[in-house]
Amino acid sequence: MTEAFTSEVGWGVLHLFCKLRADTDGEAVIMAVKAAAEGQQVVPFSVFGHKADMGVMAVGADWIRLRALQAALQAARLEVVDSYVSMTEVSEYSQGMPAEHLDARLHPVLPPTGKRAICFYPMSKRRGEQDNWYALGYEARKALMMDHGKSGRTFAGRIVQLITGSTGLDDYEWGVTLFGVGLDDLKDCVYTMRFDEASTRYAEFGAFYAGIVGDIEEVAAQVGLQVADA
Ligand code: 76R
Repeated sequence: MTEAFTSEVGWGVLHLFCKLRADTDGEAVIMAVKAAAEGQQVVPFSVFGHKADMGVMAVGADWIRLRALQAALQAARLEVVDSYVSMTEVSEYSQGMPAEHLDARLHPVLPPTGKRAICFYPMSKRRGEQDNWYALGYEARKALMMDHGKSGRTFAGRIVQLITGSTGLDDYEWGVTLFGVGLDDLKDCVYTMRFDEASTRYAEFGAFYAGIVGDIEEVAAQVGLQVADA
């Protein structure tokens, strides 16, 4: 066994977006996800549209195990067509919030029950000539994020959001993973937040993925993974 590779604060988060190939071994995919789900959290989901067939969001303390999941899916001949590397974190604007709230950000329990719709997209805060988030003082940024939190809380019960930090780890600064009761909840939430000044003026987004969360057998059936009859 390779020695674990952990971070002092926060868990690793690996989103893998995969396409099926003609020779993908469905059973090996299922086994890879089940093996990874021992001791870390793995959320499989089917993906709509041409960008990918299925996705896996894996969250855990040991980066070696996250990487091993990627290797096992590739060994099962799934093609990883996109990915995102980030970490759980407590926002610098959340300091002073109750300890349980902060711990839920660092150590989330996934997937949230009753929320089968998922979307993922990466985002950064703009560093333009006019609107540069990083040139604002802390108090100004905090006020904008408090407004953002207020509009976000109107989606309590419909949306669970997980914002994971990726500055220096991937192309954008955060990964945004939203779980919703339905896809309409995700759409409403993201649309509403476009009007938060923090997003209107300062947000930049990457590619969006949307799908349905399920256990790996359900997802395998939805995306048409070939599993030999038992
Ligand atoms: O931790 C907290 O819940 C406190 C309030 C809060 C913070 C600090 C909060 C609440 N967010 C915070 C930080 Mn958020 N969030 C996004 C997006 O699509 C867009 O326009 C932006 C993508 C959505 C949809 C969303 C939803 N949030 C952040 C940060 C980090 C900023 C930093 O640290 O600099 C980003 C990038 C970001 C982006 N946010 C909420 C939501 C929702 C629904 C809430 C309320 C959640 C709840 O109370 O459970």
